[in-house]
Amino acid sequence: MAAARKRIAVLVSGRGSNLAALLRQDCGGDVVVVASNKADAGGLAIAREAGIATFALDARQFADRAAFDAALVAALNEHAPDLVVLAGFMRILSPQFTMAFAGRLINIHPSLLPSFTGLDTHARALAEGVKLHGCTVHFVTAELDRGPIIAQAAVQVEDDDTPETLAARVLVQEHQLLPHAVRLFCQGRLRIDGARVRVQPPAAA
Ligand code: NHR
Ligand code: GAR
Repeated sequence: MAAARKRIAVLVSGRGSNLAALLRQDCGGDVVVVASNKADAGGLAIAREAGIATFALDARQFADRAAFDAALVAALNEHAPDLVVLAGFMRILSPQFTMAFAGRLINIHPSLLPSFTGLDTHARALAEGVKLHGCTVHFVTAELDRGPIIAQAAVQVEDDDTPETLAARVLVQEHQLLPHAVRLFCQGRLRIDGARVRVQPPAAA
């Protein structure tokens, strides 16, 4: 009997183009809930349009980061996700959160990690004069942007690039890379081996 499709929760803070890419392509699982720390996040509207459950938690209504994260874990678990995907989610998550979803929490980051962890990656890449830039999908751990790398995609940096033109070229790659990484997870092909992720061959047809 075929295995049940994986249940995917997606966390967004902004426009949600990576969420839209996940919904547009067969990512191997079903997005069952989209959540945000911003009630006006475009990603929530995309989810509602697609008939997907949504919720938003306002950090200002919680005493501290730990309380926000505990509420977020509880609200997500009501949807029994097999995988939680950060897709433009802009809040650093506490160890309590990353431990709650250890091994099934991934993020799409707009740089070739470990270069340019954190924010404002495209301007920083230009400032450093790198010739290759890109995006990374990695498992999320307590250490910010340093979890085991699942997949990466690179773009050439052009002499006339601005942060905006570079971001736009990287985003095209993100929209292919994230669904690819989610498919590998849903197919059970990812094995975390220390700091590395080994991708198993596809199951025999
Ligand atoms: N949490 C953990 N523990 N580990 C990671 O690897 C995480 C994470 C939460 C989010 C996404 C990451 C990115 O891809 C991500 C990875 C937000 C910040 C940040 O500084 C940094 C990295 C990322 C997301 N956030 C500020 C904060 O104080 C707020 C910034 C803002 O609101 O604009 O949370 O880039
Ligand atoms: C994407 O470029 C993603 O890599 C980046 O924000 C954008 C979200 O776009 N993520 C981060 O910076 C996370 N800290 P989207 O909302 O259209 O998917």
